[in-house]
Amino acid sequence: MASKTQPAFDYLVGDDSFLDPLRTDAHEPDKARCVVIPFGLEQSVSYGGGTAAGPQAIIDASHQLELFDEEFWAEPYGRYGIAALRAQPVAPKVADALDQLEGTVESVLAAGRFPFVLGGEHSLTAGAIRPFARRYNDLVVLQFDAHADLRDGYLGEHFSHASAMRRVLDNTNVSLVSVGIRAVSSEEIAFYESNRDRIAIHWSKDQAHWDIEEIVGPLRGRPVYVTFDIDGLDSAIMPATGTPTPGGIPYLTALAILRRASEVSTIVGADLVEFAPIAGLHAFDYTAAHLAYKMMNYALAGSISRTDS
Ligand SMILES: [Mn+2]
Repeated sequence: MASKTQPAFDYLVGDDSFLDPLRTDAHEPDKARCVVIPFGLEQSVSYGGGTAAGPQAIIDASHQLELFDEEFWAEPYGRYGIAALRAQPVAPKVADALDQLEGTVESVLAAGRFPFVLGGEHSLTAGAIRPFARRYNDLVVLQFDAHADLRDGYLGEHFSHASAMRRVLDNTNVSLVSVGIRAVSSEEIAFYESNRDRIAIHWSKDQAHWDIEEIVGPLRGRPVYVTFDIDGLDSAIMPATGTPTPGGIPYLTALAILRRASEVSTIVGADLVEFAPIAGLHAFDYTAAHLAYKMMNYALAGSISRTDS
C-alpha cells in the first residue's frame, strides 16, 4: 500500500483560493474547517442571467477583503480555516446537478467539515440540503430572500429556482424561517397557509417592527442551515442578481440576524446564491464576498469579543 494517500479534495491553491492567499492557513487546505464549494448552476433562470459567473467573481473579490473583523476584534478565519474546492463542470440537467452537489456536500460533511456553497442559482439548495436532512431530524433552514420560492415547479421545471424552498420542504423533517420576503404568488400563499407549523415568514414590509429574538426563536438549540439568496438584500445595495427587488433587507440588518442566529443555534452549513456579477461594477462582487466571509465568521469563529466596546 502506498504510504502517501491521495488528497480527498481538489483544492484551489494560492491566488486562486478564497480570501487573502497570503494568510497563514492558505497552504493547509486539509486542515481548514470551512470548505467553499463553487457551484455555478445556471439552468432555470427566468429573468436576468449570470449566476454561472457568481462563484468566481466572489472568490476574486475575496482577495480584497480585510482579514480583521471588528465584531470579533480578531482575524476570525484563523480560528477555523478556509479552503476552497476547484469548480467542477455542472451537469446540464438540474436534477443531475443537484445529485452532483449532494455528493460533494456529503463528502465534505462526512469529513467533519463545514460546507459553504457559492452559487449559482437557488435551485442548488434542494441538493445541498439532502445530506443535512439525513443527519439532523430537527433541521431548520434560515432563508434570506425576496422570494418565498414555494412554487411546486415553475416554467415546467420541478427543481426551478422559484421552487427552491418547496423542494427543501420535500424533506418532511425540515422546517423553514424566511426573512425579507416581498415577491410571492397566490399558489405559494396557499402552501404557506396550510404549512404554518413548518414555515415562518418575516415579510420585508414589516421590517421596521422586526424582533430579532422572534425571528431566531425557532432556531434556538437546533441545527441550522443558512441559505442566503442575495436578492434578499435591498436592490439598491445589491442589484447584481437575476430579479432585483426593491424594499429589501439592509446589509447590517442581515448581519445582525445572522449573528444572533449563530448565538442561539448551531449553524451546520450554508449557501450564498443568485449573485450575478455586473461587469465593471466591482462594488457588488465585494459586497457578496464580504457577506460570505461574515457568514463564515458567525457560523465558525465562536464567541464575539467584547474588548472593542
Ligand atoms: Mn430570490
